[in-house]
Amino acid sequence: QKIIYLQDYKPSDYLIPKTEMWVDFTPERTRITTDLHIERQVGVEDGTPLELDGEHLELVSIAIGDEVLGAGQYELSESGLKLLDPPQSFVLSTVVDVEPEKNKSLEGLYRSSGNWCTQCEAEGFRRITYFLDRPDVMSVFTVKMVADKDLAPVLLSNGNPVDSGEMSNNRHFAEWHDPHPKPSYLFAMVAGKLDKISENFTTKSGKKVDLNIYAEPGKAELCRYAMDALIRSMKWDEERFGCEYDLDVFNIVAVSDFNAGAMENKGLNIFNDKYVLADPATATDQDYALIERIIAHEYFHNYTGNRVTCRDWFQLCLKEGLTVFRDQEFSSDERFRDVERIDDVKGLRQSQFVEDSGPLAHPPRPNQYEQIDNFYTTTVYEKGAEVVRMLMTLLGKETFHEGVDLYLERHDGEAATIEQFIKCFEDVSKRDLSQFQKWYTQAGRPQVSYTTAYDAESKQFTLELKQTVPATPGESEKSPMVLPIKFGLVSNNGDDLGWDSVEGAEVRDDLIIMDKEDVTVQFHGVSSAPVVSLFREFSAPVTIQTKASLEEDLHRARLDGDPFNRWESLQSAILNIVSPSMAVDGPALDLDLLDQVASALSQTLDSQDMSPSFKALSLRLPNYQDYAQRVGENINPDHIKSIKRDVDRAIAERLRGQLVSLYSALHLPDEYEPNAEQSGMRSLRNQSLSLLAALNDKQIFEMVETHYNEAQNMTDRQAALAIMCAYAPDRAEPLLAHFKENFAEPMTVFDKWLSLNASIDDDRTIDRIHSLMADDRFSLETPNRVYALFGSFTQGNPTQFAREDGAGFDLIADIIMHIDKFNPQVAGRFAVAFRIWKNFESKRQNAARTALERIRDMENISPNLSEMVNKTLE
Ligand code: HT7
Ligand code: ZN
Repeated sequence: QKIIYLQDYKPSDYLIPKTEMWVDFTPERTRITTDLHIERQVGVEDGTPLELDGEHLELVSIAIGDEVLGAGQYELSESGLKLLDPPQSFVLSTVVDVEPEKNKSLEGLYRSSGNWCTQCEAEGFRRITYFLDRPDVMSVFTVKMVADKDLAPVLLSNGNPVDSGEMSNNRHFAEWHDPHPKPSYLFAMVAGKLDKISENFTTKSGKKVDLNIYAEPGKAELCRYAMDALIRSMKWDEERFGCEYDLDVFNIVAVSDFNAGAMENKGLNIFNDKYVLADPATATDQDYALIERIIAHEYFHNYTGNRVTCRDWFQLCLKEGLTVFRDQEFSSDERFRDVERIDDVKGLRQSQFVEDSGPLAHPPRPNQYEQIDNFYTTTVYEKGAEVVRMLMTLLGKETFHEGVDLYLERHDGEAATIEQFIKCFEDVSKRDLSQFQKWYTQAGRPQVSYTTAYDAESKQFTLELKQTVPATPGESEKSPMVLPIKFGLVSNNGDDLGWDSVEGAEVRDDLIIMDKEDVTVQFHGVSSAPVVSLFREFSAPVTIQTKASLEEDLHRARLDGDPFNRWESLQSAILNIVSPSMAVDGPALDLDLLDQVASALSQTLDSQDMSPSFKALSLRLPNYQDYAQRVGENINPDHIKSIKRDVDRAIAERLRGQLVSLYSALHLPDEYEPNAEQSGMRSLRNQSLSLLAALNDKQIFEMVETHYNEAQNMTDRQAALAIMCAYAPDRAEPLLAHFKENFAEPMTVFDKWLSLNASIDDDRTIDRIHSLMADDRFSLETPNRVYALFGSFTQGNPTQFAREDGAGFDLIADIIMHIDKFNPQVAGRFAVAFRIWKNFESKRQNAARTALERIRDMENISPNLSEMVNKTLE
């Protein structure tokens, strides 16, 4: 396969400042007529050919101006169209036919529930017409769409509506004009039968914007929460980042067939409907929070991504990392900041840390790829966001915002690079950020160790810090990173101690800036021996290798002024106690040590200062992945799972009374609201019940059944089912049947039912999955079904996915190979499930390797899947 290198980037020889399209939708095919106004760049030689991208297109005609082109003037191939000797400035007219009905890849133009829609990022526009399909070629688009009035009463594209009207033969048209030059990946069209809800928003400068959310017929009322989230996002972006919406309308369309979560097309966001549709009977608190976040994320792209886009796909995290950071900040401002931060870090550790430690490790700004679709990774998104967060920590909030303002102003309407982004922060802060930039270009995560010493006589506290960055595939030599370390010196009573002077590193208030491999920081005038609290708020994405003593962990868990480290220390206390027993031949678990953890946890649960959501998070004891990451290699999932059960049970035994009264005493208002306060309370009740279920006690299971039967919303109902599936599969079966019968009519709920079934860990799991696939409503062609069933299996059922007999790996390999034939993006994404294969003990490793090799050797494997599997096997 062809590898694309960052260093080979070259600006395009030709630009397309203006694009006009006429799109004629009929059930059999869609005919697309395009006029490209093309200019050769100054300095490019006469006779330089122009290579337009184009795939799966049937060329009907081609002309330059009035002259129809003949053979000899252009060459056609599977990947595009080459004009051999184009003039300096000209209009190229093409007519192509495409067949959306047959397009199951969900890239380009396709049909979802009969409606036409598009997905162009990253390289889908080339399936719609011939174009320079690269992000640094920006064009002003005008699109005229024509369709049958009954088949497609709604016709939408980017920008503002400029004209519409009736035509003969029951046909009608709509014309859209987007005044903002944009790359082709932001192009979108939707044509079909859709209902909508509408609101309007007045921007800070007084401009009125029409807001519409469209959904399949009958589903529009389920878009109310998404609309509310959109309005809050628009307001927040004005207040926090000064970004004001820049078109007359903003449309969102929810479709049921979509490879990813959503797409930020200019003025016409297209969403996977599971991130739009919600009501209390069908959506959980978590669904609501995700909807809020994804609506915000796509909206925020209007500036970070659309107004300033990426020069090339290597710069993907320029828009994605920054926009994830922005959506995280939005959620933190709208909900509980501490809890959001903990949740985000849990997510980062569970996905990005795993990616970083395995065969698919890469920097947030990679320098080579085969298929860009495979680089929409957690490293680009979530680690990219952490890097932006570190910039804010390093420079301070005010200077950081000056830097973002400068970036949005300096590069407005441009396609930018990471270097240009960093330069804006250098300019406003007058700081050299060249070493900081390594966060973008170096893969892997620093491992930090530390020692402390306190001299009572001299009142001197010494902190020695060391960082190493482990080798990652293709990168053996690593240099030290800049680490912004937020910290505190926690005294006996929990207050932070001060100091008179400090030397050895740059220390600003509660921030140490570590930019070398080793640093010794000396604090003078520290009045008593502190317990050091490092990386408060998780101020840098590192792993701390030093194992704190149980006393230190518990001190921080009880008293640290930073909620993140309070939470972290309790988790770390448990993992430290358990880790010697996690090796298969390790010593038996010393359950008595958990007494002290249980008492610290109990104190948190009793505390008046902590919110219910924070308490709920504390009750989520380390999960399978947390344990597996500690073990690192030679993993036997059954062993890990049994240790986890012992730990959960031991803590539940010690807290039984308190958990029962928490569950019973918490009363929620009658009316369901998906806000942070209420969802925190529900979460605390459900977590209490979940931990109690670890007792494996009939009485508790009866409580869970009652919880299910009395549930007034999907959050509680699903929580009860999840607990039963995890702890008592036999008792779960009748509940699951009841759930399917009574609640699973909407596909979003059917998907929950699939996921719950696939999470059950017993000998019948694989057979169960086969029978779920035979359900009339299941289809491998619909990504949401696939993610629900197999995502839950690979992520949420590690013991069955990694069965010793290899049946779990085989099942997933079969599914991937099947899907690859029509949807390589989804197949490539699913191959990620195998990235942990080398961490297993040898039997499971062999089974996984066999499954991977079977995929690698399949006939006609797609380039997407081939890249993923080969890298995973390397
Ligand atoms: N920027 C969007 C990415 C996306 C995507 C990428 C590859 C294949 C299909 C896709 N659909 C959407 C979404 C986002 O990050 O906001
Ligand atoms: Zn994004």
